[in-house]
Amino acid sequence: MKIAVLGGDGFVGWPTSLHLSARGHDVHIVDNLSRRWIDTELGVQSLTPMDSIQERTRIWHQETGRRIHFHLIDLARDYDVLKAWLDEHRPDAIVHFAEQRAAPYSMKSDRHKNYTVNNNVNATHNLLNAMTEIGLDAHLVHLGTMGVYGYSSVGAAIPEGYLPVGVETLSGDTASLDILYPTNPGSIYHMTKSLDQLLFQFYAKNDGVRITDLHQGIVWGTHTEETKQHPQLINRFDYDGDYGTVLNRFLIQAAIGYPLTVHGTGGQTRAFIHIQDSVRCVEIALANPPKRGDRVEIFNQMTETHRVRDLAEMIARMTGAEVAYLPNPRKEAAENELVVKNDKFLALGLNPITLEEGLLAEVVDVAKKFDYRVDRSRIPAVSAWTKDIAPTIERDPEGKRLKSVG
Ligand code: NAD
Ligand code: USQ
Repeated sequence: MKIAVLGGDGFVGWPTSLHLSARGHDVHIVDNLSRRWIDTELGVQSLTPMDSIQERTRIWHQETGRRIHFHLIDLARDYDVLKAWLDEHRPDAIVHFAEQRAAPYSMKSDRHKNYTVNNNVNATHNLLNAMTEIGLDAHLVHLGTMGVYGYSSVGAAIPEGYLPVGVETLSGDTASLDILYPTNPGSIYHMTKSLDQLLFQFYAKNDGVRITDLHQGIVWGTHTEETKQHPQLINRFDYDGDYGTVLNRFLIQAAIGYPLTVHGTGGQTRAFIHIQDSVRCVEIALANPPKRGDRVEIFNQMTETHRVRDLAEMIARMTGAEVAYLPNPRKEAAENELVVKNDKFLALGLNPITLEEGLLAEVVDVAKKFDYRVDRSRIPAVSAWTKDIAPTIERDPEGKRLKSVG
């Protein structure tokens, strides 16, 4: 297949592009490199040294003989360029990763809120609009998030997108219907993913666009089979307080002797998936497109759930790291249960990688190898969800004396 990977220079997009190329697909990365600019804005860099996208694709060609093409396009702002590109290339499938994906970045200031909404909602809408306008019947696979469901403990498993409900009719009968599981986003970023869902519902219904929305959990790990093939194919690894995600942060913190930064009591339960499974799930979704006229296909793309403090304690036992219980910069439930259905991917052959010491240790080893690149002052998460939370967050530039509230 000819596959456009939108956002293919990012943490999940790059290994996905390699994985699909290795399986014989003709891969075209479309990216505006905004993630690299955000590193510059924040004054941080990936733990792992990443080459330019052009250099990465050159190395891939050198190592495998396969070409991955790169196109510099801003989905949110270059509508006409995007439409013309899609019309010229007419991909069979499109994988859409191209959004601002950090919840803390989206909550940093009013400007960051605007940027995240404008970027994400316009990117998704421009894409759907352009596909419809040029009559492109490509299968669109979008990376959504588990966070659209929210984290209230309802005592029932979260279904894969749709919730069957019974509604009492005027005649007193019960009508059954499937509704989108009610969204309850916890950040501006997660809210944009909830808005994406409505755009998908509309374009599937009105224009017959074939769409798969993958509600993904927190991705951890760094290497995949393909990124390991050459040092210059290495994946990016975010550790800073805005873009670093919890498990990868704990692993790098353990590697450099920084206390593990648990927010609040660490009672938050979240869904997780290893990067190798993430790319495999995208491959499975691409192989199982919905038919034209079908409703949006929704998968829960996660393999296990864990409580934040359990992860911290497990890594502390494994590495001898200290655990610091810190004031929580986010407005979120202090404790929640989370049970998620993921039967669809299992039925289609996903054999989940779960947390095991070998893979956790692999990340610690990567972090130790590149520890000279870590700026400890960028580790604390200082982006506060509301103004009244901000003053309680203490920032220690050396990262040595973190205030404990546990
Ligand atoms: P990332 O920030 O590393 O990559 C996103 C890529 O999209 C970047 O290369 C960026 O430059 C590009 N991009 C952003 N806006 C763009 C635009 N307007 N035009 C063109 N390119 C644009 O993020 P990631 O971690 O690889 O996540 C990829 C997707 O998966 C995101 O949509 C995210 O919401 C979703 N997701 C990620 C995780 C995770 O833990 N990383 C978990 C669940 C879902
Ligand atoms: N947390 C800590 N300590 C830290 C970092 C985070 O305790 O140092 C806590 C947070 O307060 C939160 C939980 O860990 O309760 C998860 O935070 P996170 O930053 O790992 O994940 P999140 O903000 O939810 O976002 C990430 C990705 C996002 C994706 C989402 C999937 O950045 O793109 O959509 O995971 S999910 O969480 O399933 O919605």
